[in-house]
Formats: sequence, structure tokens, C-alpha cells
Amino acid sequence: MKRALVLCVLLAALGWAGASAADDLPLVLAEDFSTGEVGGLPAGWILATRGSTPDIPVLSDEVARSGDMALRLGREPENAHISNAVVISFAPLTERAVITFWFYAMDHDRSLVMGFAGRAQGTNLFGSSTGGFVVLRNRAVQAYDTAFHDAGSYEPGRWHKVTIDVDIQSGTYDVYVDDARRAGNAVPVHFRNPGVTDIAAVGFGFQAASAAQGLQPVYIDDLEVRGR
Ligand SMILES: [Ca+2]
Repeated sequence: MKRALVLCVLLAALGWAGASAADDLPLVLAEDFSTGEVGGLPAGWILATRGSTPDIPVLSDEVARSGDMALRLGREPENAHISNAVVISFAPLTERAVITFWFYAMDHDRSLVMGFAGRAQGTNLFGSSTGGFVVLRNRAVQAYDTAFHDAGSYEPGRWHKVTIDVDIQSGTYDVYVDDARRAGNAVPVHFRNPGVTDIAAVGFGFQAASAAQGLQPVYIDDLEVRGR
């Protein structure tokens, strides 16, 4: 009893009590971006067009955390600052979802946008239709509902792990960077779209802050979804 209490206090102090039991959840999706051709879409993913840019996320062998390939999000400098996105769907989760992925950014400019939402949203996982919404912004991983909330800092040129622990019924989630909750990050963050009632898709795109900023790619690898 005493030992269990000590463990609980320790986990709470580490800010990790919420996500510690994620391994007990059924594995829904594991994606290491190993299926497909360099320069093409990863197998099983759907293109979600956003605006009128030719830039699309593609498989790349420039940087990989596992195997030879990762997902490369980027844009050509003359193109719009928001690229097209890719989305993968899975059977709807209605209770809890734990989404983990790794990213490798080339600089501190805003570059990555990641969203997750339900079956009713289809591939429309960004902007006001999204459930949860995570970006790289102001040298931090941030989650957005009606304001940006820091979840943790990151450095260019190395892999960082993002864990998103979603309480689907309450429409809230916590974000951890490299298995830690940032000090002072007391939120759970609310879904941007309160009408999201299940989680059935995850999507990634490139979104710079402006046409003049965010010209370097960011890479995604080793995405995993657990839940029920
Ligand atoms: Ca890989």
C-alpha cells in the first residue's frame, strides 16, 4: 500500500500519471513510413488539399528515425505558406486515444501542423473543424484551442517525441514532449471543434507563419495510435 502510494506520488511529480497506462490500450495504428516510394504518398494515407499549393507531404529518405524513410513536410519558397496535408483513418475511438509521433525540425520557424478528429470530419482535420491541433511555434510544441498552449520546447536537428493523450468524452487532451509535461502547462486543452465526438483520423501538414518564414522541412516518423 505504502509502495503504491509512493509510486503514485512519483508519477504525479513526473507529470506522467495520465499517459503511463497507454501500453494497456489496444494498438490501433503503427506507421513507420516504410511502405511506398520516395517522393510518393505513404501507403494508406489520403491527400487532404488545403488551398491551391502544389506542395504535398511525401515519403523521404533524407532523415529517418526508423528504417530508411520518414514523412517529409515542406514547401517550395515561392509557394503558399500552408501546404496540402495527409490523413490516415482508423476505426473510431470513443473513450480514450493516445497518439504518439516523432518529429525532426530543421529550424525554429513554424512548420508543422498536426490535427486529429472524428469520422464526421473526414479529411477535414485542420482549422476550426479539428478536434485537437498541435503545431511547432515560437520554439515550442504548442496545442491550440482558442489560444496557444506551450507543451514543451524542442531543438532543430534531432528527433523529439510528442504524446497526445485524449479524453474523448470530455473533448480534452494533454500533450507531452519527450515523455514530460512542461512545468506550468496545467491545461488540459479543449478540442477546437466541440462537435467532435470520436477520434478516427490523424493528419499532418506543413504550415509556416508567413510566406517569408518557414522554408525548411520537418520530418515525421514512428506514429502510433492506441485507444478504445
Ligand atoms: Ca521510418
